[in-house]
Amino acid sequence: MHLIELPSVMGPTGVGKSTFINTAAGKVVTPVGHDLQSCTATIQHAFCPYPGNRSRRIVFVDTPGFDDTFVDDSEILRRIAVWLATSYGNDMKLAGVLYLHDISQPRMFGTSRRNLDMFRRLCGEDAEKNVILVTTKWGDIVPDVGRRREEQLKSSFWKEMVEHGSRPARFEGSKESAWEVIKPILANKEVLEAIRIQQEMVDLGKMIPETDAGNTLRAALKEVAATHRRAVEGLRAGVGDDEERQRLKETEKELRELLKQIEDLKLPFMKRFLSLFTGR
Ligand SMILES: Nc1nc2c(ncn2[C@@H]2O[C@H](COP(=O)(O)OP(=O)(O)OP(=O)(O)O)[C@@H](O)[C@H]2O)c(=O)[nH]1
Ligand SMILES: [Mg+2]
Repeated sequence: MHLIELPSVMGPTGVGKSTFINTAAGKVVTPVGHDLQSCTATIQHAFCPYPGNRSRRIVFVDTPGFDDTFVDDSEILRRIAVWLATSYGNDMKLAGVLYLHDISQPRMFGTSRRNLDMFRRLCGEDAEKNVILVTTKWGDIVPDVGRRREEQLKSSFWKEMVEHGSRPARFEGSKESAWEVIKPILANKEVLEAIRIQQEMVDLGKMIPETDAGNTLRAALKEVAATHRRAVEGLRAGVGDDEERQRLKETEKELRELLKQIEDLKLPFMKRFLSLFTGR
């Protein structure tokens, strides 16, 4: 039996994860988005022949990114966590993880930072040696500008990861470039044992709210909810015109959704109660 190699592709929405996988596969195996809305909402996996070696089976795992609306973040985390835990529980090991970053973006916006933070929480420090930090959309910028940004990333946001063994790579749009990017992962003799969220959920029996990623997301959602609450209070205090009333309604709706997500990320009462006795 051949080992199935599972490189998992992660990163913010719209960064080009599905495009990368389709390019590597040489055909459309996972849908690509054409507007600002996130496209890959569920985890997709795509079988792909290994160029020049029919005996190797590779399955790319396409994951949804966390976006800047926070609307479905707890659901996205749940889908990623459940998929990773189930595959690990079924003895499918990840070959490595690709984290994609759009180099045409002038700055690390909130979404990029948050995605990177969530990614690191999901992955854990020990697995960072099996991470490839892939920059995309090089065709959209002047190469010199891209190179400068890449250096900045390596000396700031990616610094620790690079120190832990993560490897930066450029995806330049072609099939050859895609395979060049994943080569180090496929050259690894040993597959990645497990990333942090898999260990937490499968080996330690934790629930999503107890994981590092779950805790981080809950904290981020709480901060956004606090900002929304202040905005709602401000809007309620003013004698609003129609436009303001509309904005109030929308902000209240968003706040309700955020609070629901925070609730979803709380540990059920019984589990909290039992943990007082078991220490877990
Ligand atoms: N110019 C340029 N556009 C790209 C590149 N890669 C992807 N795109 C475009 O960026 C948009 C988003 O690409 P996707 O591959 O759907 O991105 P994704 O990361 O899978 O997005 P989600 O599924 O929403 O998380 C599409 O319109 C792509 O055509 C690239 O290298 N250069
Ligand atoms: Mg996608």
